[in-house]
Amino acid sequence: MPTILDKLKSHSTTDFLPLEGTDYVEFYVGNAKQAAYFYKSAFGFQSLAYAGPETGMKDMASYAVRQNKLTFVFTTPLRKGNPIADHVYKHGDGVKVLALRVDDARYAWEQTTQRGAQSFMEPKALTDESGEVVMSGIHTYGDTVHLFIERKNYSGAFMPGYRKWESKFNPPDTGLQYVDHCVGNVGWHQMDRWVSFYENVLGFKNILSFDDKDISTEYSALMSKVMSNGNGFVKFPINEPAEGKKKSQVEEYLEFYEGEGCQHVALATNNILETVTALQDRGVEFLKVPSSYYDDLLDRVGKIDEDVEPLKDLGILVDRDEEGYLLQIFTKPVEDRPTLFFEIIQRKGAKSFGKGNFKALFEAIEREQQLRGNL
Ligand code: TYF
Ligand code: FE
Repeated sequence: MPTILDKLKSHSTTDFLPLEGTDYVEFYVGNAKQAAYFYKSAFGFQSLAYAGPETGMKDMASYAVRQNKLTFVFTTPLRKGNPIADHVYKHGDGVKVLALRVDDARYAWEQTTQRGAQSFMEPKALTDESGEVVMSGIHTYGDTVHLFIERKNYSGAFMPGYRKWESKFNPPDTGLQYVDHCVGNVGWHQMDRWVSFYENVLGFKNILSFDDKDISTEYSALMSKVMSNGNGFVKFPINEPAEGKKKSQVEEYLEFYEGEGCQHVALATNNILETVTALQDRGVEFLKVPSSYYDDLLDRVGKIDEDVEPLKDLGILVDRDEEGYLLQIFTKPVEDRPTLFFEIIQRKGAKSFGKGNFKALFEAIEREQQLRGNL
């Protein structure tokens, strides 16, 4: 059986669209000023850049925040009757843009649209005194889009159109480093359509699959396929609901998001114990698994560097694969609709996604669904 690493190695030679990683994640929200404050205070992001009426944007305001290699942008409409307002009205707060860093945004757009992508933004060059950013974009599932960002000739804080945002409120970071993966929830029987999209349009490969037998015996039914680009820097698992004994968590998402969209963004840390301690101290709420999860933990995953007690106190989950192990934990949804949540993940060699935790995790999600009356 080839390991995930073997699959990535054989894949990278045929990659027609080299991606340098996630450039930023942009959220359309009801109140960007307060969202930015929340991600600064609770998640430890720093102020980076601002765009709005003061910088020549008449109908919207955007706040960019950064933590290590992670950049989030919060954008809000200033009046009704524009696509941002419509997006927020329909979906609530959610991910609009998964922006990918490329060497050549015109080439990325030409390649992907020729291969069948629907254009969201034709290539355009934005310039200011710090240089040039070229961007282009294509549609993906639901109302979500990918932007291709070329910034090799740019030295400004974030992007032309933004001004540097200096703030007196600078809470310390929480050790979050970069986007590990972003998961999309798609409609009934739509997973393979989106798998083909990522294969054909972006040159991704399916590196892992979870079917309903893996994950739908007693708990929330879903199927999932993990898509990766050639160098493994960009990974997009795609979930679809499956028929089960209870309503799928993916179905609950689709109902409340009013369609397909980004379900979770996984944020990498080099020290999950410190990161999750800091996040919990600042009010970020996590899903809890029963303490019995930890009774046979070391029998399941073997020797790990961490003590079990602090993992148990924080509710951190552990799983092992052929290449190593990983530690992960999931927040509760970060808005009132049961839609987007975050995963905090530390990889110690493992390239997989925590299949050994699915049962405990999905049962924890189900308990929350039950409390919401959606099960
Ligand atoms: O990204 C993943 O595949 C893991 C597991 O609703 C997962 O984080 C999959 C589906 C889901 C929650 C977590
Ligand atoms: Fe995940």
